[in-house]
Amino acid sequence: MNNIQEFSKEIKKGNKRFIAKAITLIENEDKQATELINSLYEFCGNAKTIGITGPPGAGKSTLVGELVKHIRSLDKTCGLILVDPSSPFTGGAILGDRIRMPELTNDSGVFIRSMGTRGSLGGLAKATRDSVKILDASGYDYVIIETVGIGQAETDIVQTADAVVVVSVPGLGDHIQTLKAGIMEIADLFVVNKADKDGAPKTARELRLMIEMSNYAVEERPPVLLTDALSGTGIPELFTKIEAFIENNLKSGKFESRRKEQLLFEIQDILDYNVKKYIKTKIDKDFYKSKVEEIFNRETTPYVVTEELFNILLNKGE
Ligand SMILES: Nc1nc2c(ncn2[C@@H]2O[C@H](COP(=O)(O)OP(=O)(O)O)[C@@H](O)[C@H]2O)c(=O)[nH]1
Ligand SMILES: [Mg+2]
Repeated sequence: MNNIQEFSKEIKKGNKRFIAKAITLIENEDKQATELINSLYEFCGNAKTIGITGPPGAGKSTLVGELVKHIRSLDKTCGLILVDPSSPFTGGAILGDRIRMPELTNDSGVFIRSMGTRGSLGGLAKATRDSVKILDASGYDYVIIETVGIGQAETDIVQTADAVVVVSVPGLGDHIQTLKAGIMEIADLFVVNKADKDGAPKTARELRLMIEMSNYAVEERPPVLLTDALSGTGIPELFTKIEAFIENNLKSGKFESRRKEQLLFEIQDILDYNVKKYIKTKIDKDFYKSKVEEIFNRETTPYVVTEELFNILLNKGE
């Protein structure tokens, strides 16, 4: 559709076909996507966003499915974005194989979409944020972002949420160590899923101990909850805790300051992205290659070359 106004209107009405189209435009880094977001931006900001992360196989998708069902039972609507940075971009096809939630996909109050790796410019966090905006403007009460792993890309993605849930499973001693390194700072709530398995209480205890030893203010220590996503046990309690976390932040002003921090990150991230894109269009690979030869032969240095390149970018060079 050429007319952005018309397009926005359909999005605001919650037309799923157009929501899907908009997200495809975002994934394709189409200029129209930016125009669309600009025109919808004033209607964004109402959805509460929940980020869910954890290692592959922890049961995140199962848990998210249960969470969505619970949200629906409360008569609220929910958009869901599943991000897998390790899988190639497939235009939403991976979802069908990964989770089967027919009762959810046919529900008008639920929208589900998966996203894979973006181009070399690393725009996955940007694409996720923008897709959240589309769902937000469409009027979904909640937007859940599920992402795999604990790398920087995933951290960037999940940090765009109002509340971040980190999912662990019993018997992942090493995983707890990794958690320590990477994700402690970003978790607002911890979940030990597969509580039906041996060792779940032990894992929960270890997590609590780790939290106590970290530098959280006592009143800000993230809760550790047990869930069994297969049976749905613990899901309503999890949702209640998420809500309470968001409510408290709304009251204390932390919700607002957190969103402002995210905006700061976002504008820097977009700028970063645009600069990378600009560099890519201005300097071709062969030029780099010829410079590598010169540097290798000690005819010049990496610093001299980058200075030269920088001058070209600023249109000062020949
Ligand atoms: N026993 C048990 N299995 C679970 C639970 N939650 C998920 N699973 C199973 O764990 C596997 C991975 O689940 P999935 O939701 O795809 O994990 P994800 O990779 O974290 O999204 C699947 O076979 C699920 O059926 C649980 O609470 N208990
Ligand atoms: Mg999953």
